[in-house]
Amino acid sequence: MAYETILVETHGKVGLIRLNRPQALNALNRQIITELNAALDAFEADTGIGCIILTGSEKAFAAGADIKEMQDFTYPQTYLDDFIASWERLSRTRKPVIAAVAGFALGGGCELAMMCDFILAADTAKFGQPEIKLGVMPGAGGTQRLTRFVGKSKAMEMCLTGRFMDAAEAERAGLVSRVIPAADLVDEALKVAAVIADMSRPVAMMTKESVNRSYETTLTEGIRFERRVFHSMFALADQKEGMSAFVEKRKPNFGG
Ligand code: CO8
Repeated sequence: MAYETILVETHGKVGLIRLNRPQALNALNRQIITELNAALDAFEADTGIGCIILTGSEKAFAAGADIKEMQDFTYPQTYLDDFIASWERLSRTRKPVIAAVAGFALGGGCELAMMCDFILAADTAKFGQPEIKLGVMPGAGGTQRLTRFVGKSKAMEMCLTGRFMDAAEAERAGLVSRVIPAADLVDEALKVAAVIADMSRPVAMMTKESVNRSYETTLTEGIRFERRVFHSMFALADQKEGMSAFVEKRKPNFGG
């Protein structure tokens, strides 16, 4: 598929998707989401890919849903089309996905970053849920995911005032895993993704599934789920390879 609003690259076992609507600070319209979903489908189906990176430009990861496209939407249309439902494709990706965020990650852009498995932030990153200033509220998980990341008080303040959070505050609050100088962001994300892509493919996917389960269930059920999945790993050739490699003092070569 030829894309017009995203750029797609493959770096070894890593798939890189770059949001690319520079004239609109990567504002998220129907086309960009359709193309993002198609690129995710392609990387999921590609057995050579072990990890995916989602990034934007130096100025903007994404400045939110496209306000110019949305302004004339009506209630029946948004309801009947189930507007935003297709955005959730990213959160259902089974392979690990890293968000590499520089510049603005606002509204739907912040929500898209939070659908990834973790966020690496450039020191220029700015996160926010400013929808309230437009007379609406977050609609792609912002009130739910941001609250789980940073706690009720900070999430409530951000959603009610539209205040932006800089990279240092986002790291302190637990929204991002690390802050990186902007010039190094994509290189560092590629290095981290390559480390993940070199691990056992099924183990990385099961680990992701198990961490995500912690958001959806009780501690007792989550621990039971983790233990059952852990047991299943002893059926994998990669478990034999990983442990043999340790004992034999060599680098493991996971087949997936
Ligand atoms: N939608 C459409 N166009 C946008 C958007 C946007 N969200 N953000 C920026 N643009 C456009 C501007 O209109 C401008 O275009 P033009 O040159 O044609 O006027 C161009 O991008 C550059 O923007 P600015 O000139 O404003 O650049 P600045 O550096 O002065 O300001 C800001 C940057 C602060 C990011 C500013 O552009 C801004 O405030 N943008 C809007 C941020 C926002 O409110 N985001 C939330 C949108 S609502 C939302 O995301 C709802 C989510 C609900 C779920 C989503 C599922 C679809």
